[in-house]
Amino acid sequence: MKLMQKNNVIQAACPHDCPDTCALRVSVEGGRVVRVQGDPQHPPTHGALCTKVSRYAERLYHSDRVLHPLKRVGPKGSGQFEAVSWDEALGDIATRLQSVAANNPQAVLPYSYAGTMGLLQGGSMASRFFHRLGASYLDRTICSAAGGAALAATYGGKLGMHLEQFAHSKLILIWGSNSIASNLHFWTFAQAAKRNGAKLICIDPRRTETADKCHQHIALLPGTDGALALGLMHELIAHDWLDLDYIDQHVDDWPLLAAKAREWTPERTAQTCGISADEVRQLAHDYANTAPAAIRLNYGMQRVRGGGNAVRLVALLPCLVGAWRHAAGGLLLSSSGWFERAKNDDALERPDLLGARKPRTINMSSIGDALLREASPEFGPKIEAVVVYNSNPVAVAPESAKVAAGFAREDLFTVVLEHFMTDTADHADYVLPATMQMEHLDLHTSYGHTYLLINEPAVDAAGQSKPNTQIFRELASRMGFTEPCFQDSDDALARQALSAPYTLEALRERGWIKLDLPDAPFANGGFASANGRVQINVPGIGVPDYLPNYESVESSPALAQHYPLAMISPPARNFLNSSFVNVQSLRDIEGEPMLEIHPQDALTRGLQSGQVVEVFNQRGSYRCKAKVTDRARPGVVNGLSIWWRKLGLDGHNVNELTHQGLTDMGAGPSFYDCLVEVKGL
Ligand SMILES: Nc1nc2c(c(=O)[nH]1)N[C@H]1C(S)=C(S)[C@@H](COP(=O)(O)OP(=O)(O)OC[C@H]3O[C@@H](n4cnc5c(=O)[nH]c(N)nc54)[C@H](O)[C@@H]3O)O[C@H]1N2
Ligand SMILES: Nc1nc2c(c(=O)[nH]1)N[C@H]1C(S)=C(S)[C@@H](COP(=O)(O)OP(=O)(O)OC[C@H]3O[C@@H](n4cnc5c(=O)[nH]c(N)nc54)[C@H](O)[C@@H]3O)O[C@H]1N2
Ligand SMILES: [Mo]
Repeated sequence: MKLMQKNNVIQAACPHDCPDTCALRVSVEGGRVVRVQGDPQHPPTHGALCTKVSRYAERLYHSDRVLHPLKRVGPKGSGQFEAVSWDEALGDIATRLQSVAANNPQAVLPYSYAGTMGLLQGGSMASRFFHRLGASYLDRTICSAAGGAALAATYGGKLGMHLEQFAHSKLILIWGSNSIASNLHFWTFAQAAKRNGAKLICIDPRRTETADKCHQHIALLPGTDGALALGLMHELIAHDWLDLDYIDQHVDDWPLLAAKAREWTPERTAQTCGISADEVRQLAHDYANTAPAAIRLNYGMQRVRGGGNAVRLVALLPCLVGAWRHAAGGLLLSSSGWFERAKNDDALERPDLLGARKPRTINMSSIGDALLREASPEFGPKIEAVVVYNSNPVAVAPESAKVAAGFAREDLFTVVLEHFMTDTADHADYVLPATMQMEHLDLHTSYGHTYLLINEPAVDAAGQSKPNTQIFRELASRMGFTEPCFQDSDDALARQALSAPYTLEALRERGWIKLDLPDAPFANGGFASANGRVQINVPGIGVPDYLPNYESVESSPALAQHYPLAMISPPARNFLNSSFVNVQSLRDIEGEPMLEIHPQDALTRGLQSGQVVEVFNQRGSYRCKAKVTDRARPGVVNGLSIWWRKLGLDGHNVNELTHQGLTDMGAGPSFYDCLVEVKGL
């Protein structure tokens, strides 16, 4: 059904995988989006948008958008396609999926992540479809699994401070987060705090634009955050800076961890973290003697082998000094757990459609290995069909040589729902055109604030594109899935997604609703663990500890001799993972794929800024331009990401070098646990 075409302003939400989840006002003239602005009323957004999203019309009306179903006509991965009708595409896809499923439905794998964070277009009908089919489960670990598992083990859930409260903090540790690039709306609150006299300290191996604007930058080695947290605990104990009353009332098993922390003198901590002992002492002093003290932890520091343990250790700090007593004290890594009270995942995703079947689980972070595995009793059937939506695994998953080889298998049937011909879409048998946020209805939660949002469609779908929900609805019908839930409209899905007292009508009144939560959620304890107390000695995993990176002098000295540089590949400010890389004006700002290297490391290798270099290790290599800068600390190189492979210098990106080793908790990826060497060309 075509929307009424008139000039107006539509209430919307940013769909991207970012903690800010902005409320948008989309101006439409003559049926076209002409302007996208931040909602001035929505407290986290306060009328401001990042460069990427303020230019959303460029993505929406991009001349490369996929507007028709496409069928592969050339070899796998060649990107050669012809336009076909929806009827032909859906008919053929249903036949192929049915024939695979007839043998074993677990040979079918859905692969999706957070291209859109919407409750409807992110899952809903797709989840129902794969439950009904009995496809393999996908363990969606690629971003936050280690940190999520760590918060759950410590606090009982992914719970944290309210975003707005940071404006009232007196000390903010910005830890593993380049807020100005990746969490811009937090930065506004941090700046308000700064104006009120707060001290801002950035803990990050890279001197980011955020580090530039903080009072202090502690450039520790990647993967050593757990050691730093233990070193801080050492000082809290040594100087009697613990809030023993808060610990006594709300924390279990502190003596077990205290015994370990006593071994982490400032000198030992400094040695492990590659910083000075005075930095450790000063940080502990500031943290223990300033109230309210807040930590904005982000996922950058958990993409290493010991990421889960490190998050547990950092998450304990505010419990040890009683920072949670204050609304403006505590920690925020994710607020997503607060939304459990507002939504109903089972109603939306219908796991009951599985009946008694219990499919195996495939980890998305080792998709390369999974696609290359043969059938076996432990693994189950070989993967014969993959349906990708809201994700670009060929560019974003680790060890891309294997991922690309897997997707290049001639015997793999691949369907990709997309807006653009990404590196993954190039490997598809069918590409199905999906609508963008301004063309469909959705509901949004957030992992960086505590507001529910609605996104109303603003304009008609471009070309023949359809919402993900509609594509799976039609595919379900072709597959003969007759359950009434496959008929539910997007409006009906939106109603089912919400739990009382949160309703669609209330959301539609102003576009967003703040969750009903106390300002200082743990002032009097009441954590979400079984006994309401903070957990240190967790059954099955014990007391948290520092775990060195897989690839480090400590764990793999021989490897470190060959590949002495630690490479991290944090987000580029003008991309959102691999989204927006094909928007020319944003790519112009980022320039070309580049690797930041410290002047000392460049000198010993004879490298200069602007020179094309090869970055390599035992898994592969990729080419980019060197940028000699002290934004990189000695011994660490930074490859800002995530470039599309085909838009890079040699058809590869940083993930050619990253590995599929999993984190200690949550089975997440270890993107920033990676040794490399660099040479000039
Ligand atoms: N512009 C933009 N915004 C984004 C994204 C994007 O790609 N671009 N990505 C989004 C996504 S998917 C997510 S998950 C969120 C959060 O995304 P994050 O990836 O957490 O985002 P950043 O805060 O930019 O990056 C993490 C910071 O951690 C640092 N870091 C790397 N290794 C370590 C370490 O071992 N210890 C410490 N202390 N720091 C380390 C990096 O140098 C970087 O500055 O942001 C989202 N927002
Ligand atoms: N080296 C390295 N690798 C990383 C990271 C890193 O820091 N370094 N970060 C990791 C992290 S934190 C994450 S979260 C992952 C992100 O990985 P992904 O979730 O795969 O994110 P994107 O690369 O942005 O790809 C999302 C795709 O979904 C599509 N899309 C968006 N909306 C819709 C829709 O409504 N329908 C359909 N069908 N498609 C849609 C977009 O066009 C885009 O191509 O990457 C990880 N990979
Ligand atoms: Mo992420």
